[in-house]
Amino acid sequence: MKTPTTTPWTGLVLSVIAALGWAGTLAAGGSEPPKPNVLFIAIDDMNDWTTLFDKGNPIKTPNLERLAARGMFFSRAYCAAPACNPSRVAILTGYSPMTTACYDNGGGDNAWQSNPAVITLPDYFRRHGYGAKGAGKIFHHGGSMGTDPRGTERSWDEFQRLVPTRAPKPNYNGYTRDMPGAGPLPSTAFDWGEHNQKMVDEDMLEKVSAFMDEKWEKPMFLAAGIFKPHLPFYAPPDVFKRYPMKDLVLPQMPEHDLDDVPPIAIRMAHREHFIYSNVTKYRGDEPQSIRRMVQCYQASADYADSVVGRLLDKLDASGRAANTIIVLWADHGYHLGDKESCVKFTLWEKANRVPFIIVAPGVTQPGSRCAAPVSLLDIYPTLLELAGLPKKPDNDGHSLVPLLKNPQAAWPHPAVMTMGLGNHAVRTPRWRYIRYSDASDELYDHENDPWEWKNLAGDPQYRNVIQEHRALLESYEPCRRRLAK
Ligand SMILES: [Ca+2]
Repeated sequence: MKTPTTTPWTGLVLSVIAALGWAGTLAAGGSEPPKPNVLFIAIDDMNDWTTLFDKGNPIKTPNLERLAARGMFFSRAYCAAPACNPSRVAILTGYSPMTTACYDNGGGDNAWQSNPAVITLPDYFRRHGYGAKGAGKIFHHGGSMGTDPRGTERSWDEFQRLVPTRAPKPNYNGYTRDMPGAGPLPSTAFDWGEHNQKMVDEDMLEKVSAFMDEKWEKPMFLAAGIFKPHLPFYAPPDVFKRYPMKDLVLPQMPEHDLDDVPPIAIRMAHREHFIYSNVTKYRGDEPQSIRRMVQCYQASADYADSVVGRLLDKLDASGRAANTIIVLWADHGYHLGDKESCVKFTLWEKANRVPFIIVAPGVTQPGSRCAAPVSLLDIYPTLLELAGLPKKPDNDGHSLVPLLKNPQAAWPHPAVMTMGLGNHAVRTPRWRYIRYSDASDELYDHENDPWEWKNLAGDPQYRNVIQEHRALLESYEPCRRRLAK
């Protein structure tokens, strides 16, 4: 602890802090700066087809751009796993799927059972003098670390769980519910359209706003989990005015796109395939059509963006923004008919590239952009360093602080994605290399093929590129440890 000092600054700093309502704790003597708060914003299933990534993209995300203008946008950020539960478990434990053995949406509780020493990210903050509160979808629901009581008790001082979907009344559409092959689905599991009731993200906003209105005795880790645009693709009617059917753009879907990929890749693409196979039977604007489904995804993602905007408005009104680190991420991307898929669960770019923004007062430059491939696994160690908490040496990710200070800084860590045991993708600035558990592989050149239509893995011209990327995967520490077990 530093020796108490009194300077003319001390009084001034204290009165500024009091005037702004900052909640950080001051060390004895008042010489330590207040600890920053953390606003941790999660979005569910939002891909990269937004104006955040490219002004020419169809999904309008002015609020993500507004947030990016305050700090750093990572234009090549990837989930650890393209499914809700393993992606979130990786972010919240700081461990890769190879470490937790949490690879998919089922069986998430295993992450606690097989890793009793897990300290979740919010809990780590709690153990170091923070409060931790939140609402909405942070952990995955349904058979996951989040619904296991340990997920709540061992993470939060207070957490508002919410039911993911409230059906619009009087009739939800249930377009896919009755589709051939859909099986017995919950009533609103696969649906899209205008939602004329209060959406559940409004409840999340109310709860998080109420937390912001409280007087905080300690610095706070505050989590806001947005449910949209995850299925059902709902949005309030007004949002649809920005997505008229006459202007609708679909992803390109070249025929035979999957002819050059291995069988495991096709199996991943065809998971929950009844959606793709049914919506593509309708090529017009029928409510069950792929065009309508894509429109509704766009509107739902736009709505999620507006929720982010309202969170930022509330943070600004609270007077805490100048001392709050903001991190925003989506758990994974999404296919919208491209690659014969209308879900995630693949190791291709669209299912893995996500919006990822960090605003760190005093560290990030406003409007900065970093193109280094990074992983959401890096969130845990990054937040610890930004908040001045002790490092957690067993984190599988790496602190992004060097990139936050200088987006051109050397970044030797590959971004690795995993879908199921032994299936991995690695992303470098130009290439995506995928290697499946049966040693089959794919290589894509993102300078020339952003939608990954041509698998180059069989082309001898790229032998060196493939060797280099295979070596990256083999040297990736969580993979090596998994193999050593
Ligand atoms: Ca998700």
